Amino acid sequence: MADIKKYRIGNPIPTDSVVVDMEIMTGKIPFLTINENDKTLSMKLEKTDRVYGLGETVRGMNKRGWTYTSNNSDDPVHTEDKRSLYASQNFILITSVYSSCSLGIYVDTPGKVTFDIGYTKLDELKISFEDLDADLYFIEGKSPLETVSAFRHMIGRSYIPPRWAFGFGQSRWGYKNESDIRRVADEYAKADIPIDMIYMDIDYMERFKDFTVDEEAFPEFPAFVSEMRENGIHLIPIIDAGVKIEEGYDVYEEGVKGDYFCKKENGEKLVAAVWPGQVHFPDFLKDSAREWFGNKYKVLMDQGIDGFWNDMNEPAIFYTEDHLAEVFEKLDDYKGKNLDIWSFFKFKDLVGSIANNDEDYRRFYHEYKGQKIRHDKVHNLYGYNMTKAAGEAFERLCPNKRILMFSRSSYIGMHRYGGVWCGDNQSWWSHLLLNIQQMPALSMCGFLYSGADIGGFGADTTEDLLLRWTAFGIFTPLFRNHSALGTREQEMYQFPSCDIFKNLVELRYALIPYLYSEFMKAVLEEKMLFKPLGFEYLDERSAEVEDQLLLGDSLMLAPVYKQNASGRMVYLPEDMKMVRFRAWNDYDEEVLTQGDHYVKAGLDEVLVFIRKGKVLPLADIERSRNANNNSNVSAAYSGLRSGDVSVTDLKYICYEAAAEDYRLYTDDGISRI
Ligand code: MIG
Repeated sequence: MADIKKYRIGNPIPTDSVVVDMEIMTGKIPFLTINENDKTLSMKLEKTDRVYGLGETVRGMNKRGWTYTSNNSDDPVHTEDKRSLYASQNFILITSVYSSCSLGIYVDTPGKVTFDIGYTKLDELKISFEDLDADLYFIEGKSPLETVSAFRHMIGRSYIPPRWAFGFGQSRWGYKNESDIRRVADEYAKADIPIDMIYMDIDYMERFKDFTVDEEAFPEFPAFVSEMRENGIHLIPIIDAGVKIEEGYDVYEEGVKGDYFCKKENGEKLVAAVWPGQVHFPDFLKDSAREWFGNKYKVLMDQGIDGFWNDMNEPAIFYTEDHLAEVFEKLDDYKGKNLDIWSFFKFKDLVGSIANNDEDYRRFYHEYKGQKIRHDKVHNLYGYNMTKAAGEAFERLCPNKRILMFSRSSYIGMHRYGGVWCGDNQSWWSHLLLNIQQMPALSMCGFLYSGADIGGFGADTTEDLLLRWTAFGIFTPLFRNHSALGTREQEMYQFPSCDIFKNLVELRYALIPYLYSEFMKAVLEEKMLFKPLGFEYLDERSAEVEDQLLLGDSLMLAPVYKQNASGRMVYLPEDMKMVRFRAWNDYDEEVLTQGDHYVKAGLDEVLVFIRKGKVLPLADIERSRNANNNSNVSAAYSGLRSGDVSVTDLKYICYEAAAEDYRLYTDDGISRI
């Protein structure tokens, strides 16, 4: 059993991320040296130490060699020079093949915190704070997995979605009305590609107003929702953080009346602007506001909706009324002048820094646990508490049924209420690799129901990128193709390789018994779902593999993430059985020995490596399709749905093991547990 110690420095604002009561140790903090003057904690890193964690961030699995700042940001360009993305998951794990201890450090503080992991000095970890207030948890385990399990136990059980959320979902920013959505359903039906979800981005709303549905675009929304449900498709609407300021709009009026919106120092409500135009931000940190906002999801649930995604909850700010006024005033200084180059740059910065401006995050306050707290001090808790509002409401409103929920912004603790998607990635090959590298880090922090926009959100995708990305995406719990307005349309049916996509998605459905079992075991037994190789194989060579990963108990994955590659190098830490799938029922098996191999993988193939003594169960798609177990999909849409996937009569691919060695987890997939 890992040993956990809790220390407190300063007077931290609670985050409710840890659910286990722990005594606060007194005396000198172990491992780290405190420097009160520059508000830092530091520690020496041995040459062979590897540092994992931080959840959804840029760069590789081993985080050494860069500086990461937890400061939830709406930044759609996830290049390796960035320091902050949408999430703050302040858990790191320091481990080495030469030490018998894997040290986990959880820095629980709701404000900005920076992890300099061998950036300033190659052999130093330095954690710096704006305010030196934090709860620090030190978790010493004998292996990385032991440490992570102890951490996961401390932060409570991960969110469990309905089983249908393991199906495939199609999304795109720009589906505007019933016929756009029907077309997606029709095209997937025509292509005979399984699908369980179609996502509704902001355009379904009436002028981007939360909990409204545009009546012209969806004249009979409940009937449309049930038509789709009868065809086995769940519609999943987006919810944004900001509430449009508009007389007569009930959500706005209730928010004003109930005093649920964030206010400035002088007591006036903050006026910011996001998609709806001017908005107020609900104070999700305030209990009454959280309860109120959570109850609003019922408006859509009453119309048949059973899943949501929460967006813009860093919160993203296009501008605030106050900052914009300041900018306009300052612009006068530049007007009519002959700008020299330095004043031109100043002018450019002035205008270019209007969105997500740091100053704006210091302009408003929360009522949190009975205290008035400036937003920047608790910035990283905002999206967490929006999703908590939803999660708590679902439990109240719908005590017997699971509801799908995932969020863009997050903090540890939010993993109990929903999953995450990795925000606005780009249709870049490097972002397929990033997706691969983020999955284990998310697993460490309890975000098990997660995934990235497959094919890439921003920029134009290519057919081969989408194929390769889908070939990896079939393994992530959240399996969603999503793209931005104005980019190349990337639904699978847009491409000549439609048949390959069909094979890939069918393979995903055949994998559901395995994926769901491993997911549920990871939740209930506080284990990682995705692991770096070095967490299971404690040798240096395995530890340095950054582009392969373990999925559950049986599998290693080695996705192809380079364009024009007909295969790739794979390192096998032990002998494994390679299965080369062309379809769920068309594959070859080959045992490969420990060591390096060049393996071929065509655009129509998926490689899976079964570990020694392990088993991969596979559903029989043909039989599932014929049995049509529990779906009442009408003839027009006779596609396969996750609910059809039979968990009896499985096929088992074994490597030095027998079918009975596999521990299948099953439940009804919908009741809360
Ligand atoms: O400012 O709702 O990350 O998935 O399509 C962009 C439109 C707002 C950002 C989300 C993205 C979504 C988009 N949203």
